[in-house]
Amino acid sequence: MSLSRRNFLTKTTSAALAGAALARSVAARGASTLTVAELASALPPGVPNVDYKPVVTPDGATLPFRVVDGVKVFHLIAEEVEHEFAPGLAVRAWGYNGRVHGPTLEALEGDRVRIYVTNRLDAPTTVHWHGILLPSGMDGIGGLTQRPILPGETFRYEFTLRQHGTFMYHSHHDEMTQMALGMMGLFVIHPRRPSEPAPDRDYAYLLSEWRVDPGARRPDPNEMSDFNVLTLNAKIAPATSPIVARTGERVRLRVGNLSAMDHHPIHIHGHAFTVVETDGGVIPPAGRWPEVSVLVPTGSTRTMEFVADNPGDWALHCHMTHHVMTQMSHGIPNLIGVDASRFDEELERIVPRYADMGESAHSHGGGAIPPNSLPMVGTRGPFGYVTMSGMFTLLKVRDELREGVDPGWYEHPAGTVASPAAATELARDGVVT
Ligand SMILES: [Cu+2]
Repeated sequence: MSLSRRNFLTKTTSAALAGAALARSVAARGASTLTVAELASALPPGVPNVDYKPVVTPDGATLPFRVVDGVKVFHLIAEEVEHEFAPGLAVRAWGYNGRVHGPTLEALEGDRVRIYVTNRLDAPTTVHWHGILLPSGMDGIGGLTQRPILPGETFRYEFTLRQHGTFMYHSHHDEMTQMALGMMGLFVIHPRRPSEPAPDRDYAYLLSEWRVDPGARRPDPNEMSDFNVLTLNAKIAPATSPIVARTGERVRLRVGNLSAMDHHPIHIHGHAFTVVETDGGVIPPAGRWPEVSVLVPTGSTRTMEFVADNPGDWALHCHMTHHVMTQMSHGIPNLIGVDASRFDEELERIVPRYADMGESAHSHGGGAIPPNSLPMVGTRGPFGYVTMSGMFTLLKVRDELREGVDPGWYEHPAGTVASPAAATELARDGVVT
């Protein structure tokens, strides 16, 4: 993956490479828009190596850092954030640095990191570094390993990264409430001496779940089981950005789950992947097996790799069918078998919540949905309505790609799209309909 000029400068002005290492890195990354001289002039001298290929957090961000006396210094600010899951559905959530979820922290195995956490909330908080091996007093458990960070205070966490992999961070004080409001993020540590070559594409997702009653502005942290907004990096389809790969490229997919109560079987179409790592470490090659879905239990990460060898638009989603929906209405009568096209208006009069069910309901002139709520299902596709929302996105595999440009819908080769069967075909094959 080539880096944009802006991305690369963001990465490198705060922490950097020098001379030959820089040139090697640029060559390896295929960053063609900056010269070595340009990069070197942008970098302060004597800073630690950042010779890794940055991870991409779709719809998210990576937290910039600066290097002070060889320590990578990060600053997380816990604060209230207006967050939009998708156009039409926004909430007042809690996050970090103006984002829900917080930005991805990224570093290299062996780095010393110093992470300041400023609390701009009205409530005490802490940050726990999930899966990261560190001194007990840096573990971020309110009351157990530290006193909570009070509103207005800034705490310092500092430790050396002794491992590599995909990890997470989240509030570990009043967890049920603060995590339900969005206080979490990813923490990716790259290997210092990789045993396997870096993949061509490296994507990271954090899964979470929310209860947002139609029309409400606050996620409800008291919900125990009936979550109605299921998110990939805090977005729901159709607002989830597709990920892309060129045919033949090796893709890494890191998925962490910090949902309150659910585990998510993440399923990919058109490809099989191998789970290569968990947040417990690298799985030895002899212990790996191929899969097309992997269960990501809450409180864990799974890292998958595969070769994108099958061009097309491929669904990537949680396989729990209720997790590819949004703000579904419960407690409605079972309407299977009812000809909704003829009886919508009557049904909406008798069963008002029927209108919440989706476009099929209100596209026939039925009742309006409440403000700040979304239909139960729905994404526009090239062949009509895609009946998935929530934890759903697309992997677009193409022979040719322009970096940073959505390749649009896949153009299928002639004769490769399922289509109505002709009577002559049916007769030929002895199929009676
Ligand atoms: Cu799920």
